[in-house]
Amino acid sequence: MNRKERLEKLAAIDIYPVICQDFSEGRTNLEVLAAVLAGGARIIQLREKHWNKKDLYDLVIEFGKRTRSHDALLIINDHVDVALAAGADGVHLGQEDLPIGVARKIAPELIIGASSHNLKEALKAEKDGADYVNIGPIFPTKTKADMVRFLGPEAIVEIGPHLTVPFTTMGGINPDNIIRVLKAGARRVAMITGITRAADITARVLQLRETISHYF
Ligand code: TZP
Ligand code: MG
Repeated sequence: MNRKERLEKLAAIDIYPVICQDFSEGRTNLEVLAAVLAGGARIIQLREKHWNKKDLYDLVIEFGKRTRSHDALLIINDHVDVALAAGADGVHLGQEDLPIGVARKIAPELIIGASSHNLKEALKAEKDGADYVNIGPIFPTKTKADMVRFLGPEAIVEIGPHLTVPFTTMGGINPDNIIRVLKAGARRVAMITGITRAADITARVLQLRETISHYF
């Protein structure tokens, strides 16, 4: 897939499950992947920050076979090299990862997503060439250990309208509070534990997508 096709698919995403083994209640990443794909997720992120690159590469190859057969996008957290080498669709970069412009140079056809925590970072990410910008953490979350400050849904109202590229929202979002995020203007909602800790992950994804569909 080229970048244009990938961006068309990106525009149509709703729920954005982010998968990491440590938060999956003993289920493997491939089991969680199968469950979110069965629920109809059109984009998945694999976020394994501490795996060695060989194991990560092998897993991305397996993820890619499954996301492609479901026509879903596969984004890799942090590692542009692994994303490129294993044929993923994109990479998600934080403020301390490779600069967006540098990643774009070596990966012209990949989707590049960027984390932002305020308007300034969001605008800079867009200017630097990000294809989507995440706004977060919206609510308190224990998933990201170094995140002490949360933004509240009002950050979506403040930042969202200034962006031309699609934005995602993340951080402490779950079935109980997703309405607040949608009411603030979000349409693309990323989650780790709101999905990976569910007893029935497929049912959870279906339920979240149904909720989001009322706001499209
Ligand atoms: N970036 C901002 S919040 C967050 C990351 C990686 C963690 C989100 O995890 P959860 O479990 O959906 O709160
Ligand atoms: Mg990162």
